[in-house]
Amino acid sequence: MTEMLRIIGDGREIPDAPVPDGLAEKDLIELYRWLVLLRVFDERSVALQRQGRIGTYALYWGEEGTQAGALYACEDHDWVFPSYRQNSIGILRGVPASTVLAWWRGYGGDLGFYNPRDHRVGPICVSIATHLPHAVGVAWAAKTRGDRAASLSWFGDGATSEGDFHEAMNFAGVWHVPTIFFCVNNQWAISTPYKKQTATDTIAEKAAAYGMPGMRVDGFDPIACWKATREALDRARAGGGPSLIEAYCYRLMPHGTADDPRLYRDESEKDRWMHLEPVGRMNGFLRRLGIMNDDLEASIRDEAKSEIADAVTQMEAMKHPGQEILFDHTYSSGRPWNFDEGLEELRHTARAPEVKPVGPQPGPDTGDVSAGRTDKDRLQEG
Ligand SMILES: Cc1ncc(C[n+]2csc(CCOP(=O)(O)OP(=O)(O)O)c2C)c(N)n1
Ligand SMILES: [Mg+2]
Repeated sequence: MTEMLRIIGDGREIPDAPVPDGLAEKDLIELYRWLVLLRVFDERSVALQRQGRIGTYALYWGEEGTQAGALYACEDHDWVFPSYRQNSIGILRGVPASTVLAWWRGYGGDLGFYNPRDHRVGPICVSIATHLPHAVGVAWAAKTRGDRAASLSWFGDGATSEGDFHEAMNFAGVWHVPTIFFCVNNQWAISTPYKKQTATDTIAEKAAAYGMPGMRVDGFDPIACWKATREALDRARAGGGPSLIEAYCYRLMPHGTADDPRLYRDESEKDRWMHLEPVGRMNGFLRRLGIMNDDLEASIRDEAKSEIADAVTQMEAMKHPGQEILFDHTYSSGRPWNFDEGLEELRHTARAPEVKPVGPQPGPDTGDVSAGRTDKDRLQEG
């Protein structure tokens, strides 16, 4: 089995390894800052969803290291392609957090979400693995132009069962494309466990079939994620082609806010993994190195909280862009005639959906609560 790279110990039996070359003290603090910003965004988003202020939300609590660690290894001109699980990765590249929150609210934002070219961050991809060929294509184009940029795509263990994964891996292998396939193996694809997803012991070993190196890292260790990604990027830029990285971890939370994992897995399994979660673990590592203390920890958290609080205010001040936005940003050269027709039809037919109340429905506001009749009452009345 491919060996698993780990730098940060577990604070119990597994010892720390030395800080890898290329990460100075300021980098370690900055990486921690990124982890905390992602964590605060995620926790705040779950609360907003519970309050009905955004729609469904795919939380990533525990997977921050796979995101921040890998991104920190990239150069600014490298393209990254997130799935829904890395939905807020763009905020580490200058995408306003309010724009990402607005996306979860179902709003396009004032400009119709962000332009991927501005930040070299692909659109948040909900359809499993369809962004992998895009990531390969962008890196192949860069290589063809003689540009230094590489690309990186994040996806899950479940995505490795999709045709797009195999097509993207194969193309990248054949054409030595400078791209990194970063698989977050959290061992669950909604209710499908790893054992039912694939017959290989690891995801990393799949790389051999496409003629590229496969690496396996502790996905709860942000520094191991950084190191593997940096090595893969160095290799890619030197003409060595693509790599597959498997970040092995565990999905500590439900698949999303509409999911209840108690229905399909033993939730006590989480207890074996919880102490490895990356924010606390990185904090412990920095303290053992003597570069983290309570004051610094509090100021980083407060700063992140205030940034996300501002983003919530901005998001809630945005106007609903209207249904007509459906026809924007599809073609760069304006709207074709059939889009004009469709838009006209929408203007004539669309109206706000009628909201039908459910449950007890009081009559005119007389203050007489007994006037309320439930569906059950109505059924009984025939
Ligand atoms: C093409 C496609 N098929 C099915 C789905 C429904 N779906 C949403 S998430 C998911 C599971 C993905 O699991 P995994 O790749 O392990 O990623 P994780 O959610 O664990 O991050 C599925 C099947 C989808 N979004 N797109
Ligand atoms: Mg998964």
